Amino acid sequence: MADTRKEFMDVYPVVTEELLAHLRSLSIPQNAMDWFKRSMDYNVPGGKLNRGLTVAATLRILKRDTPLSEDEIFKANLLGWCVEWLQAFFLVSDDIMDNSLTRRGQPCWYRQKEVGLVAINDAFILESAIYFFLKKHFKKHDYYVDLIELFHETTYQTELGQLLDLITAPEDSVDLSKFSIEKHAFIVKYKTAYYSFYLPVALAMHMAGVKDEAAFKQAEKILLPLGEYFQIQDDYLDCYGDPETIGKIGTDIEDNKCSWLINQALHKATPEQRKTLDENYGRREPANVRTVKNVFNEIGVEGLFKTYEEDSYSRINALIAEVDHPLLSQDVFHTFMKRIYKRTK
Ligand code: GPP
Ligand code: MG
Ligand code: MG
Ligand code: MG
Repeated sequence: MADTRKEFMDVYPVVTEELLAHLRSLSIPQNAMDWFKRSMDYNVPGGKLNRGLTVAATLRILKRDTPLSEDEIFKANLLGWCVEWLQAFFLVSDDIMDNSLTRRGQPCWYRQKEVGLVAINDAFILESAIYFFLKKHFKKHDYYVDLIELFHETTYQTELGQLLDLITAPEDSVDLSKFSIEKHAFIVKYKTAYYSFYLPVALAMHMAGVKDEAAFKQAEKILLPLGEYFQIQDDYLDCYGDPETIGKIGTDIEDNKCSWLINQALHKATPEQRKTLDENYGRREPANVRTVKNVFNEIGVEGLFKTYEEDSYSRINALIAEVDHPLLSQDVFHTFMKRIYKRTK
């Protein structure tokens, strides 16, 4: 395992150098080169890298009968880095939209004094890098267009999820009756599950030469529920996680987010508790946030999450047990589940 992580990490300097060499060929002024490199190093490699590591890990499982060549390992890891670049593009943007303070244990990029809203353009550049890498390394492969389409579609899906996430949480008008568990389900499937779970596996499937649409559909049937479970954990950790461990300070209550926790609380609240939530949710003052958290505690939202977690574990394992496509393997999904079950970060 340590070796595969090292293998993955070793690809980062190689591919960033490719981008920088391209910039040099354009004779871009040195200060722009320096900015570009700083933005990448600040935003791309510092996360858990689970999504990135998944591509090569999945390819290994899918091609279990033949050892991967060095070129295949490099390319799978490069696709993994493309997912990390995509994630960096999303997170830099999301932190501006969510008014967040910290990410991965450091101030959000846009919070850096000299950065500010230049971060929006930096996010666009992070996205463009994906297509630079794909063209450079995959143009000659028969699945090149599939990769491009997959990245474009996944980006679109994530933006649709982000859209609903944002408009369900207007800053200036708190209206908890706009929330529902159905809206929440749409938000998390689109804003998280496609890019975090389906994308890395589908990339590996393309590299493994899978063409049968039914295999992709079967993978999606497991990966979207896994992604929903993962984002519900994220909602839980936003309120109950340790900021030191998760590397970010939660803002969902302040941001009036349609999170899993508030939906559960609304479902169970007495009229009095409902009134307290109406008066305190979506406000920036620490006292309001404390009051909301007290109502969550009265209702026992943490316990509801623990029950949900156990139920999801059994429900998704049952789905995995049904995977029978000859080009897939249940191990792909068990590996994912092992990594996220009861996660604290
Ligand atoms: C995570 O939501 C969702 C994203 C990072 C997708 C953003 C999509 C864009 C098109 C910008 P979140 O706000 O709950 O994540 P976190 O808790 O990490 O801030
Ligand atoms: Mg967000
Ligand atoms: Mg956010
Ligand atoms: Mg969150």
